[in-house]
Amino acid sequence: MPENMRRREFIKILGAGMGGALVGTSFLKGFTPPEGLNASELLKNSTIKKTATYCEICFWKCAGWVYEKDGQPWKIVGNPDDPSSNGRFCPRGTGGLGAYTDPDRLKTPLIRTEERGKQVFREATWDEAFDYIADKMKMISEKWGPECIALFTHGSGGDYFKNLLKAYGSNNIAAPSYAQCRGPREEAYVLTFGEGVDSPERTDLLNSKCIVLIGSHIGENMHNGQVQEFSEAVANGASVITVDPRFSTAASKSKYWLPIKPATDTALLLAWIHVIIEEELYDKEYVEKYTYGFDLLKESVSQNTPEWAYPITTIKPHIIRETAREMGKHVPATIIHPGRHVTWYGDDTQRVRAGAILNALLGSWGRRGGFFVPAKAHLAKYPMPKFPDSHKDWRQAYPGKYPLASLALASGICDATIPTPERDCSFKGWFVYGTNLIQTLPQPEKTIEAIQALELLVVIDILPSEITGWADVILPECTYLERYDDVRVSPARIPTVALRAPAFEPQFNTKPASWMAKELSKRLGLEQYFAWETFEEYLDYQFKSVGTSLEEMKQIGVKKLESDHPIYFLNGEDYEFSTPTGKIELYSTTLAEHGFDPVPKYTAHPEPPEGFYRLLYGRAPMHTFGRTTNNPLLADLMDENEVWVNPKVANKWGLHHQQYVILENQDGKRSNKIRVKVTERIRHDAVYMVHGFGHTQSKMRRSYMKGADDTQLISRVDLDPIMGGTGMRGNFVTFKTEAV
Ligand SMILES: Nc1nc2c(c(=O)[nH]1)N[C@H]1C(S)=C(S)[C@@H](COP(=O)(O)OP(=O)(O)OC[C@H]3O[C@@H](n4cnc5c(=O)[nH]c(N)nc54)[C@H](O)[C@@H]3O)O[C@H]1N2
Ligand SMILES: Nc1nc2c(c(=O)[nH]1)N[C@H]1C(S)=C(S)[C@@H](COP(=O)(O)OP(=O)(O)OC[C@H]3O[C@@H](n4cnc5c(=O)[nH]c(N)nc54)[C@H](O)[C@@H]3O)O[C@H]1N2
Ligand code: SF4
Ligand SMILES: [Mo]
Repeated sequence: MPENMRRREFIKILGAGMGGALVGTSFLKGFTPPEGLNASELLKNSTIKKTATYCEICFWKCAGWVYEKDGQPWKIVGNPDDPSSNGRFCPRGTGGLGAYTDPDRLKTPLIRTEERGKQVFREATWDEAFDYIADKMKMISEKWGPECIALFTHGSGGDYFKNLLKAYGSNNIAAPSYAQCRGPREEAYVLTFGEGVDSPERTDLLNSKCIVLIGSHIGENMHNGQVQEFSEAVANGASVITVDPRFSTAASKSKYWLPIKPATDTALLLAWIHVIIEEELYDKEYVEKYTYGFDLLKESVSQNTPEWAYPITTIKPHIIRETAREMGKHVPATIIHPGRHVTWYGDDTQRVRAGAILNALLGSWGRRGGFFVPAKAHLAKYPMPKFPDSHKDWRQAYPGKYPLASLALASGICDATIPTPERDCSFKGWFVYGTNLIQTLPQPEKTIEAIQALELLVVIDILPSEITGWADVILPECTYLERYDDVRVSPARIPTVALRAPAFEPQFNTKPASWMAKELSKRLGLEQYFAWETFEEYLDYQFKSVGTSLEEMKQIGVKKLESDHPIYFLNGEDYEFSTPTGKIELYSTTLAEHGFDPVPKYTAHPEPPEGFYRLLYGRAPMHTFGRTTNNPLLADLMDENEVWVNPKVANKWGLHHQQYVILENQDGKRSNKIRVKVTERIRHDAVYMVHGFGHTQSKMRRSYMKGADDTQLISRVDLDPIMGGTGMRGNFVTFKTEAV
């Protein structure tokens, strides 16, 4: 496929997702030469500086170059040597300069002076802020133990605080990107294949001939390399089967769109497994050689016919058969995409496992067009002492529950912070790095109740997001454009290392998280865990261990390394999977041992009551959650969200396109006002909105009260008994028009 053709398809998918908004760098008014001007003329007398970075606007971490012209920030572009970006940034990454120029940024450390939540702070020096924190940490440690301090984290700089906390004696480190995002997926794949899917995903979309998307809304979910590969597969004629109650951008590129009744995907997946077994569409040799429990699986799905699934899913039996045959036709280059945000209905590990089982039957794990075997650079760790043993962890608050959670649950730590007579170690201190817990954890009242019980809340952020309003101490981080961070070692087909170096001096009185953690370590007697003199020396040490140096990385940004293994299984290769049987477990011995269904079964979920609609949510291509909705460049592209309503429903309620409504859920929780988008693209039993809007923090002036926040309507949570994920799509809303 010629490069320009691929690029056109990529832009088409971008464009479809963005409702025709401009893409590329041209929307960066003020940073790009205006249309019609000869760029080389314009630059003749300019000084240009370029600095290597990797993007922090989302967690795909694309590597790129930041340009400065005549001492002014100019543009950010992708690094062509980077397999995550292939030289192109997505609209959000291109708009990353807006994070730097945002006038609402945090500017100096702040210490709270009135009761928590009132948002009255005084400006403080860094020394004052660190002394305050260190004193409180010591007090908590003496009274309750160091384990009563937890860290919530999302993003590069969280790693330094992880080290600090582990050195202090607490392993209670949680990320909402586990129990509110991809936790069930990782556990389902570990149970089935002995390994997780990881990020960036090990999906070989580039070479797929048939791609099945269960919800995954690629194109709106704008993970760069993935969208590029999807575009290329589409351009190469791959069949796409999209299962989504909404006609997504991906659905518009699909051979089949299955507008499934929400919450019934497991039934469809089981029916597909049934057909694939019944019609012998599976990869027999692969199943024979690598899998365990085929007969048990076959027996378990014997009743799950397409006719059984039809009334549950509303997908007609002949469509279920036809799509199953389409998958079978392309074996093993068929992939059931594992999804990413999979915490939907509480039985998520089982649903994702049903997809994993299909992948196993189709022979796609370890095969071209399925899942490749990723490689990762192995850097030497900068020397530091062993961490002390940590004696208590979050699990003690949940005896016997969520046995297969391999990471701490953010929601679990939050709940365990609310004091109850039964718990001896409620958490007393939180560090919150780069995660806006008020908008990110469901049931925001609970989050606030937990916060009110804390002795110490430290928030490290770049913006005055909602969570900072509750902090005792706010530590203002400089943006990723103003700092070094750890070496990027993303898993991929070929291992790479990438550098993030500061393109600009930190503005105001902001600092990198690496510096903050090191300074705090000195006050806690833990400086041996941050033994580097300068961050440059720390990076150089690691780069040298893989045959490069900081000096070279500044010139090239990304370095490709040699891989030590092929990316697909070799023909007939013996392979030992890291499962108890050493095989791909169609029947999970681990789930059986813990008393869970060893083969997924369909469980029905509550339906919306009369006059209510299931609340679905997702992404917009120009925003990352709520972290970019205040970004001046990206807010220009989309400054509020809309609620998608089917015309039949709009008719019933007398709603017209673009009118404002308030949504109220089954528990009487209300949203901010939100515009109605009347569209056939959503089913009649659900509504849809993009997450990340409806900020309630007035200090984020551009995004304050613009659109609505789905989180405020997520008061019901369906917990995954296997690993504690919080299913968030069991909430139903109705319209309130009189209150707008
Ligand atoms: N209702 C609802 N809840 C959800 C989701 C949903 O769709 N709907 N999605 C879930 C998913 S999939 C995920 S992964 C999580 C993600 O949710 P979070 O973990 O909260 O991640 P973000 O929203 O990206 O975090 C945003 C915070 O990071 C700050 N920030 C940005 N850059 C930096 C930086 O360089 N340094 C520091 N210190 N801070 C920075 C921002 O200002 C903001 O306060 O949310 C989950 N929760
Ligand atoms: N632009 C942009 N891209 C992002 C992000 C971002 O913030 N902005 N965040 C990144 C992160 S951390 C994550 S986790 C991913 C999330 O992106 P995905 O993993 O793709 O998220 P999903 O929850 O699958 O996506 C929502 C889709 O599921 C559909 N859906 C809702 N309910 C059901 C159902 O019951 N069944 C089915 N089959 N479909 C349903 C919705 O209509 C919607 O199209 O996106 C990543 N990419
Ligand atoms: S996908 Fe976009 S926002 Fe995410 S890291 Fe890459 S360029 Fe940045
Ligand atoms: Mo996520």
